[in-house]
Amino acid sequence: MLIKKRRPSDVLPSEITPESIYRDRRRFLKTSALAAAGTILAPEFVTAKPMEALESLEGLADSPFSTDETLTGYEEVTTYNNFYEFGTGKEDPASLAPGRLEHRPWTITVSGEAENTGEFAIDDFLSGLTLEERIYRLRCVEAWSMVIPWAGVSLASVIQRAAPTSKAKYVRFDTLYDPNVMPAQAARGFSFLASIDWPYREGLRIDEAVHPLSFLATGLYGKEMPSQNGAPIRLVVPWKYGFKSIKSVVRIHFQEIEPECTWNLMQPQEYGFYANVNPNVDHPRWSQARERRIGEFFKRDTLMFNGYEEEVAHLYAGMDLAKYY
Ligand SMILES: Nc1nc2c(c(=O)[nH]1)N[C@H]1C(S)=C(S)[C@@H](COP(=O)(O)O)O[C@H]1N2
Ligand SMILES: [Mo]
Repeated sequence: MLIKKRRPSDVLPSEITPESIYRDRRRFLKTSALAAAGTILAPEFVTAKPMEALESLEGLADSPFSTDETLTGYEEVTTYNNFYEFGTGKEDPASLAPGRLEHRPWTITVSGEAENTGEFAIDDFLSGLTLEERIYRLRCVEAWSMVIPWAGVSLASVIQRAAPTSKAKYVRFDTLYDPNVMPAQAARGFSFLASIDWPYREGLRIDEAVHPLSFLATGLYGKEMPSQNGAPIRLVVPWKYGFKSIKSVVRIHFQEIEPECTWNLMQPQEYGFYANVNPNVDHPRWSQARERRIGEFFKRDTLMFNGYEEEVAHLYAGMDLAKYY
C-alpha cells in the first residue's frame, strides 16, 4: 500500500480541491495503471485544515449502496460539525479537535455477550477487513443534511469477528472519555455541557447493526478521518438521524437489554432509541418533513428512512413508528 505522508506545511491553499475534482481523481486512480506506480501523476490534494496531515486511503472498493447525488464539499463536511465533546458550536470541533485528538495509538475494547472479547489496537482490529467507499446521505435531527463519501468497513464484518452470543440482542458504542482531550467533558457547574453524562453512548438493535448499510468509517473523501468528524473510527448509520452515528468509538459492547443512549437519556420525549429518519413524525419543537441540504438554498423533502426505505423498512415491520421514534 502506498501511503504518502505530508507535513502540514506542505499544504498550499491551491490544493484545496472541490468535490468534482475528487471524483475525477477517484476515476483517474481506478483507470490509470500508472497511478499504481506512485503519486507522481495523480493530482494531489490535501485537507482544507492545514493543522492536520491526513493520509490517503488507497484501494477503496466501491459499494452498490453509494448514492450518486452531489457530494457536500470537503470544506463543509469538515467545518460544520456536531461533536459536543469539543463544544456546541458548529465550528468548535474543527477548531479544537485537530491536534488534540490523537489518532494513534487507539484501542477498541470489545466486551459483553461475545466470544471474541478483548482490547484491540485499531490497526489489528481493522486488519483483513475490506476497506470500502460508501457515499451516504447524512440527515441530522436538526433538519440539515449532507452527502459524504465515507471510507471504512462494514459493521457486520466487525460483528461477525466478535462472534456475539445468542444473548446479544443489542450493541452499544462508547466514545472516548478523556477530559484532557475533550474540553466539554471537563465542563463543570450548571452549563448544558456539564449536564451530559459522558462518555457519549449510542446503540443499535443487533439486526440493525448487522444490516449491510451499517458502517464503521475510518475516513472520508479518500483520506483518513479528520479529528472533527470522529477520528479515528466512527459509526455511520445512514437511515437514522445523525446523532446515532457516534464518533471516536473506543468500546463495542454486546448486551441483552436496550442500551442507554446519550440523547435518549437527556431528552427522551425528543430523541428516541430508534431515531429513524421519518418525515411524518415531527420533533416536538420542529417539523421533520423537510431539510436543508448544506450548500443548497431551497429546502428539500425529507425521505422516509432518509431514502433507504427499500433496504431497511423490513426491520421495523409491525412497529408503530410514532411510538418507536
Ligand atoms: N461522540 C459524539 N458523536 C457524535 C456527536 C457528538 O456530539 N459526540 N454528534 C452526532 C450528531 S448530532 C451528528 S449530526 C453527527 C455529525 O457528524 P459529522 O460532524 O461528521 O457530520 O455526529 C454524531 N456523532
Ligand atoms: Mo445531529
